[in-house]
Amino acid sequence: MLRILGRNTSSNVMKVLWVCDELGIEYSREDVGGKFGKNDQPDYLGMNPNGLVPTVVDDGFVLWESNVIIRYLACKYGHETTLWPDDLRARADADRWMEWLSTTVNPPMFLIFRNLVRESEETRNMQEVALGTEKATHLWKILDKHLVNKEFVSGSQFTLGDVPLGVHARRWIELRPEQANSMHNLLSWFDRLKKRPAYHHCLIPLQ
Ligand SMILES: N[C@@H](CCC(=O)N[C@@H](CS)C(=O)NCC(=O)O)C(=O)O
Repeated sequence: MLRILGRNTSSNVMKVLWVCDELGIEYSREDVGGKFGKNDQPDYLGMNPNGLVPTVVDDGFVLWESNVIIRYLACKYGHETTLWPDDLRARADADRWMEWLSTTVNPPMFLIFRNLVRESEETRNMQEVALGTEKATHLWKILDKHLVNKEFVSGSQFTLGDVPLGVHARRWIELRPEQANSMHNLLSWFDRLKKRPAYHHCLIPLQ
């Protein structure tokens, strides 16, 4: 059975749980990281020298980097699904949105999330929240415009491109509703994601 190491409050762990649920993969999950610790221990560092979560073990094969993990799972178990298209261009299109989220959207979203959810009122830095909000507004507007007349980020089919963006769009809509509420295409797309049972199984309340 697939072994997932990582707390389910982590956005990067949520991506993996969501994809496992979409694909009906049986797994066990162990709480590692955050308040649970263990990711600084030699046995964990032996598997993932970054000391970050998630790490997965698939029949003895150890893998880290959440985007790589979900591509691996979709390639191995998702042939009958639309998650990772066989067509090279369709696959690259989905992949682009995964990379855009990690390299471009994640940094400003992290400023918002860390300060509003993880910090206390005393330690919260609202200047960072304002900076993150300004940058993220510009980026989510790009996605909102892209989603005109599209059901999912790559067109009519749900792919891996929707998963990391979906995890972070939830944070955007819940934490910055004033900015998100005018992004109608983004909200309609997000409503479609919320109809998927896997979304509800894996995206626990923000904490
Ligand atoms: N690029 C890595 C980033 C992993 C990462 O930053 N994980 C965070 C949680 S989202 C982490 O391990 N933080 C330390 C902790 O949870 O103790 C991936 O996508 O897997």
